[in-house]
Amino acid sequence: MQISHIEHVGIAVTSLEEAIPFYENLLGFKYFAIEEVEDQHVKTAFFKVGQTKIELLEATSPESAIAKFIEKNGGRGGIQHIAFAVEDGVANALAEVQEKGGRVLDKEPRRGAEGLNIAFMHPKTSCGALVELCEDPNKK
Ligand code: CMX
Repeated sequence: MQISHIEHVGIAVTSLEEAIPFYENLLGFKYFAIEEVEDQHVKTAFFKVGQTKIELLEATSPESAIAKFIEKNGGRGGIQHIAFAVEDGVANALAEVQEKGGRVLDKEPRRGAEGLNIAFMHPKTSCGALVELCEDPNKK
């Protein structure tokens, strides 16, 4: 597969309302989108840093992966995943990972924030980091 860039870094937060001012006031970022991804039980806020984005993630229900991550992390947020932009489609990238013996959490691409196709690899496959394969927005 061809990975063009880091599409975004996902950061779990306990509250978007509290986290957004930090990024705006201290780092001078301006969020450009807030979106709810219902099937993931998250609300997200995006900031652009060059070609890469920061995705803040707040859980909207206790069954959310973000709620579980924060619970395991002693009630604090933190970096939850890294997303790579794949140039030749998420379905192809997923097939390649599985052919090479990697474990995936999504067998098929699904629709993530910003309407992009995404799929997650299992953190055990990627040395303890949760990796998302993401459609390259420049190729959409
Ligand atoms: N990064 C690295 N490792 C992680 C992790 C993370 N974010 N979350 C969990 N793990 C580890 C756990 O520590 C655990 O390791 P050990 O077995 O060594 O203890 C292992 O993964 C399995 O954890 P688990 O407790 O059995 O499973 P969880 O219920 O915590 O689920 C995971 C973990 C990765 C399967 C789940 O979070 C998932 O399916 N994630 C993909 C979807 C997602 O993260 N959605 C939120 C973002 C949505 C968006 O961007 O729109």
